Amino acid sequence: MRTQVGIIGAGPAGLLLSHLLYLQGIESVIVETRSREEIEETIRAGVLEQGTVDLLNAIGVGERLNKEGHFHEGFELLFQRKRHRIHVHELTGGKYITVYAQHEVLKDLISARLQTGGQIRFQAEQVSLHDLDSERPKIRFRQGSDGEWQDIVCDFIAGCDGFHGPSRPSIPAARRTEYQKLYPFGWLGILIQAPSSAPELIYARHERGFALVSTRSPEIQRLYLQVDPRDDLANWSDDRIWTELHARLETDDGFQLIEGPIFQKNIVSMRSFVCDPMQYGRLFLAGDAAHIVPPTGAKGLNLAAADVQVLARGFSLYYRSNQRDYLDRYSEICLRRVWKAERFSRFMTTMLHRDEQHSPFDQRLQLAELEYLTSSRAASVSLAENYVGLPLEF
Ligand code: RFL
Ligand code: PHB
Repeated sequence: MRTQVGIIGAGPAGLLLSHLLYLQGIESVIVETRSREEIEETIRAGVLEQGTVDLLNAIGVGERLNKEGHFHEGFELLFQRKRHRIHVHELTGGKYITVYAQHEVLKDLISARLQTGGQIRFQAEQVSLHDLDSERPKIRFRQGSDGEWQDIVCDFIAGCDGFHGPSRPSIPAARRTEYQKLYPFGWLGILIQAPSSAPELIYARHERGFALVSTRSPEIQRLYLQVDPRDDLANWSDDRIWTELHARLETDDGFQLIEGPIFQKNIVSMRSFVCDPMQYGRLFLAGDAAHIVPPTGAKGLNLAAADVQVLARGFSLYYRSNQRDYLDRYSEICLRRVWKAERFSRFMTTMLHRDEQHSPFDQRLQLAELEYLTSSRAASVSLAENYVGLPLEF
């Protein structure tokens, strides 16, 4: 089989890229290990930057998002029993924070791609990359363990296969530098059936640890609790989760957390990670395959969307006007923005989490940071513009 751009991974990065290429008349095939059902059921991100929403609308997949998404004008920081609103809309000249689940975005993208004749090879096994530094790189895989081996010969390969996929390790170790920071924090995430407790997201810093109140729909809420990343879900009964959430979200201003049946629980660990460069030969990495941020800044999916816009532009210039120089600068263009999101995500994470290593001095600094952010307009503008997404520099 032959295609122009072989894409590994049908996550936000891979699906968006395939759609952007389709709109430019560039052919692609996506190879994905999971089934469509599994992809459409995995609970992950919730917050979309204005730029990501604009992109989804521009490529014609924003219809359900506009009906079912939640558009918030701000969010709240809760510390020392008080909530402080960051009025993002006003501070950023009219931008919104959109809450619309990642798996809903994926459903919309998969359906749009299949409707337009896009090829997605779900449940591919033993996917590997070959001849990356040649003119004709290849993706090899089989469908089913006794299926025939298949090769897709491509002009380029886009590695959109997340942090654990085979693309990044296919770059010779000597040709990439990996920057990494691990955190002693994990998030226990729950989905509950209940009306929302607050009209906007609440990020809470508490001596007992971080908590986050988010939403999915008027009937389903998403809540997170900082836990030890090595902790076992079996240690977290529903009662214990509610006790902790109530303690961390207690305020003097009458906020009431509404409880409801918990129907999903999971624990995720967090890291900061960057691979530099994000390209090698004819392989280009995008999204989590190239970089990871801790979820406190709500940036991961949004960074993936930004990468593939740059990449699609590079492919378009290559095929339309035989210009390779933009594609050659792909990594350099993306990494400038990636590092700023890494900075912001780390800043939010260290400001809001309880750290066993922290001295009383560090704890007072956390509070001073929060007080400054919520009392200085200059600081609030900086927080808001980062949260809603820095401009995409092409
Ligand atoms: P994904 O989503 O991991 O997709 C990669 C795809 O590649 C497939 N794959 C393979 N395919 C073929 N062959 C192989 N060998 C393969 N190995 C893997 C996988 O099956 C998968 O389908 O990466 P992508 O596209 O780069 O997208 C990144 C985002 O998913 C991620 O950054 C976000 O979920 C991060 N994130 C958030 N981002 C936001 O922008 N806003 C948020 O509010 C937000 N909240 C979150 C988050 C991530 C979280 N977790 C679970 C880590 C909240 C949480 C709790
Ligand atoms: C979510 O709703 O899943 C969510 C919201 C904000 C974050 C991370 C995740 O920072």
